[in-house]
Amino acid sequence: MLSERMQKALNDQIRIEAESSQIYLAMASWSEVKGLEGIAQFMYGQSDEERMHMLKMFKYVNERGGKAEVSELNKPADQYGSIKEMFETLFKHEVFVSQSINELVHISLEEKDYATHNFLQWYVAEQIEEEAQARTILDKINLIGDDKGGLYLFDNDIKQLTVVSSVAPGV
Ligand code: OFO
Repeated sequence: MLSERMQKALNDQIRIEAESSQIYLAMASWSEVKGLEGIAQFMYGQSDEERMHMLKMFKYVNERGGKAEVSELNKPADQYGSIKEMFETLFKHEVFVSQSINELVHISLEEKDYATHNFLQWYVAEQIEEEAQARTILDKINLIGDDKGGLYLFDNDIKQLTVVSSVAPGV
């Protein structure tokens, strides 16, 4: 059974995961309208992944005798000054999510909820992967700079990065 405090913290995280999905969906639209097909495909994939993160936690809360909440979501930014700015936003957002997961892990230990602690390890590993991926992409974008040909190749390359590796079992 989840404690009240643990349940609230998990529901807060469910909202953050849902908002992450919306943020990346807005990025997909911005890119698609600009003709950046590969980047749009990548962002649609990221958005789906975040929904899966949300659902995995949602089901866990109910499984443990809690009640998963569907919260109101903030409207994400839908304009970016540049591709670089958009990926910087993505990276900063992932760092924020990692901090939030760390806080959840901390609460699970304080609540002596070892089942939730164990459940959260998947998210800890996932965040390492997502931060590393965002950093790699930013490095590439910095290398490309204003080179249009480089950008064209990058838009093509990023299709390969559309992550399938982290699809959680049982969702
Ligand atoms: Fe849910 O991993 Fe990104 O935010």
